Amino acid sequence: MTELVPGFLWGASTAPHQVEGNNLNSDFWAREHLAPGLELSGDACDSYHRYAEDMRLLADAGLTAYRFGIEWARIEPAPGEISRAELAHYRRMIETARDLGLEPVVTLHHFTNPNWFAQEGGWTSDRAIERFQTYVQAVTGILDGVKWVCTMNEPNMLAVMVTMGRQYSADSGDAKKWMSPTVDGAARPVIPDPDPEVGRRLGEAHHAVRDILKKHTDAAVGWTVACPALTATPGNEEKLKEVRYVREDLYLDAALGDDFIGVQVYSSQAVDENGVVPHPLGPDTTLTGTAYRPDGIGTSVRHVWERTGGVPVLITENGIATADDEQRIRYTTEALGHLFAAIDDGVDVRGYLHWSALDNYEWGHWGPTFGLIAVDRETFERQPKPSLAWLGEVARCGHL
Ligand code: IFM
Repeated sequence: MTELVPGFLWGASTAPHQVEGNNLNSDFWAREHLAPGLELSGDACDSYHRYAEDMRLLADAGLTAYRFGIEWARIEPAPGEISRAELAHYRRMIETARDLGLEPVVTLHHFTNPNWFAQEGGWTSDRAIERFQTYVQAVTGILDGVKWVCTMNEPNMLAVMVTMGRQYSADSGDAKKWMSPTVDGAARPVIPDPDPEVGRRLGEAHHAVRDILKKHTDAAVGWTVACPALTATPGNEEKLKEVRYVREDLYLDAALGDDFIGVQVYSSQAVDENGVVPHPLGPDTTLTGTAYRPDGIGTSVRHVWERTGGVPVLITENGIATADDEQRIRYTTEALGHLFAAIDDGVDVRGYLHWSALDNYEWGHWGPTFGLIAVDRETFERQPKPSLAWLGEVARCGHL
């Protein structure tokens, strides 16, 4: 039987914009209201008010960790103007999680920016890093006792979004063309390459706030990377290296010196002489158009472990967009099998956090449901799915 590290985290993840609701000051909120192709996040799952109920469901099921985010647009609604009430709100979330026996894993940036930051030029403005530092410095005051902090979620996807932002800006007159970065066209043809210049800037931002967090908190600090689990078709190993550098390795290299690396993996894709091969369509294709590939997690953790030279891994997201909860259990069973095999082979994995706790707002769409808990969007009533009880049972036993 696979031996897990003592205190292995078993949990689920969410992100503020996707569950809280009414993230009025953020750039994604503004974008949703400009682009007719995007559905609105609106009240989302109203987790801003119902977080205690969400956490209790996870804890009662047997999980031991909850990854959630702090929303910069709420903490700093205008440059330099820090909301004490919002800091207190997120402190209450941290304390509620701990009171319920859930280890809080706190993300400081999950795709969304304050709208003023975006208007100032966003991540490519000269002031970007200084701005991010001011926000993170303010947040350090509420992180007492927090053991896990993720500075930034999926900087490689964020870099794709920065590129889309340039392309579809209000200035270019194309703001209406914005599509969901994770759904529309993400699978076929393929998500575009992130701009490496933007990626390097995000790496600098990560290092700048890592220093602040290490100085003012006791938390383990890392960032979380979208891991595409790329594999080469015969004869295309060199092409794989080239493509993987731009999409993944640049971000893994920036994790050097971190306490952990968050691995986020859903599927797997081949690389041929032309680059990334679009996901093939099949009966198991997920609601985001990606292939059913629970083995991707094994490919990813092994690659991350090798590339970073042994930075401890925390699975901060893994899951499937499906309306069929049996398929979710099947996928997760297989994924955990691949993860356990990697642990057996010596990869240091500190926990598994499923994406997602709730059916939530998938960046422009409500259709793709990733949740262990369904949410009625009229009444906000939570309906735990069988997969929640199942994962809680795996957590209690520590094996499949
Ligand atoms: O919903 C997203 C999340 O915000 C970041 N990682 C991938 C998830 C599924 O697409």
